[in-house]
Amino acid sequence: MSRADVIGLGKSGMAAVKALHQRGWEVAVFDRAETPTLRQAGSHLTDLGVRVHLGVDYSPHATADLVVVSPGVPWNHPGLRAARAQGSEVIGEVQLAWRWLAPCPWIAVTGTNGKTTTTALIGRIFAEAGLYAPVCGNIGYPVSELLSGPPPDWVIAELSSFQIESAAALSPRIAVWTTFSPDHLNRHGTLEAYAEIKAGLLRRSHQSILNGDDVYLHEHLQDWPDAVWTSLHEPAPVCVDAGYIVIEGEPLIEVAAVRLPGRHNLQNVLMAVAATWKAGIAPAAIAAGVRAFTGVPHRLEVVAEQENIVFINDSKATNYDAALMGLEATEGPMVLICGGQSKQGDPAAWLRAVEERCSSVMLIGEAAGLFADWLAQRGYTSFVDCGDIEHAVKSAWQAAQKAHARSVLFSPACASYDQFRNFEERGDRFRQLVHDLLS
Ligand code: UMA
Repeated sequence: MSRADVIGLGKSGMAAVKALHQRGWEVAVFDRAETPTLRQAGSHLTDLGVRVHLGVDYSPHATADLVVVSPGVPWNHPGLRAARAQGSEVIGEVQLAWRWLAPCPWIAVTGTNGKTTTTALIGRIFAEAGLYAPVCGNIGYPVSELLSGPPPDWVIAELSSFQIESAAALSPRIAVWTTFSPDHLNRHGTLEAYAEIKAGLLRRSHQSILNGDDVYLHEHLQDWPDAVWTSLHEPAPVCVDAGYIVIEGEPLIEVAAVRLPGRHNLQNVLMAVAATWKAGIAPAAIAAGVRAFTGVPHRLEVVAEQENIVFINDSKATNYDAALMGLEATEGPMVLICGGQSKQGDPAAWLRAVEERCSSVMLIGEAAGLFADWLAQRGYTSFVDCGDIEHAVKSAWQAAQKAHARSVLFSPACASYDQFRNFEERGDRFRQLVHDLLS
């Protein structure tokens, strides 16, 4: 019997363990943490005959044929280096899925921002065309989960740089690169290394789609002569012209039919149109999918409206660029709630937009002091350090009423890990607090 070690018992690790166990592998799973949730997940696996090691940072005890790594585990983890040295094959969870799902065509969507919305819209369009094409990957549903169900017609995967780095064999039918700006530099070291990971996925794909409105990608268009590119401003294969989304000169649908706010979302729509067009989906189904799509949770999600003030959950904005897009797409004047675990990157454009568009700012989490200093240096003083989201929601509501603001926007520009398990838990908490406040 073949032996596999799986590292990390989050969503990806759990899906990988299930897939391997179902295929007759002898599986051991390791997680450096030991929490009640992990213990519960572990005891279920122990009953199935899986060996579970919690509170253990991975180092190979015996030689495993295969080591499967969750995306959050650094690819240069010492335990992985030791496993490679012992001759084990080391792969990420997405590549495990690729082993069995390679016969299906894949659309892989990567990029710093815009991945989730683009992926979800592609999925919506495939559903409109009557195909079984589940959306998976970084969007929150591990690709390996598909190994427990019927084979899909297409796999529509949102892939982070963590997932691509550990899936060197993955060669999608279509790869989409949405945007590029500094993110995850703690893990990848340099901007060049981060870009190279994403470029590698596109090189291995049969058809690339690029967002020509992204500054970095626009500068690099000549590197991708066979790519289909999209633009809101220039005559591209998929572009906007005279109020219509146009594919190679043929009008598809009027821009006014798009139900998502902001120009960045229109860019996401163009990329989804390009990807589904190249996948051979009929224009009528593409247009129907675009018309029906209202967005994804935690991404400029309208959660409530009272006294003419709209509460918007943009918890997925975990970096300055994403948060800038949130600010640009939201109707002002607004009260902004931001903060959390600060990220590297250039905050200048985001700070400028905060200053211009926000009547006041409620700060939360570890980054509150840093953001307060940055704002004060610019002469902006309408901020309050609220500590946590509970206080921030209450204060934001009072400030919005006083200032006759149009919106309360929760767009953190930070990771969530200082106070939450992930951005979903953070956004769910915001939504709940708003509903409690207004009920
Ligand atoms: N762990 C170890 N050793 C380590 C590191 C982590 O044992 O060295 C353990 C942790 O204790 C934890 C487990 O690994 O119990 C978590 O694994 P994980 O961080 O890979 O999380 P998953 O639950 O498997 O979720 C992952 C993605 N998480 C990350 O990339 C950090 C999810 O993306 C993705 O939705 C999910 O797989 C399904 O594909 C989230 C994310 O934050 C949304 N992504 C980043 C982003 O969007 O910026 C890249």
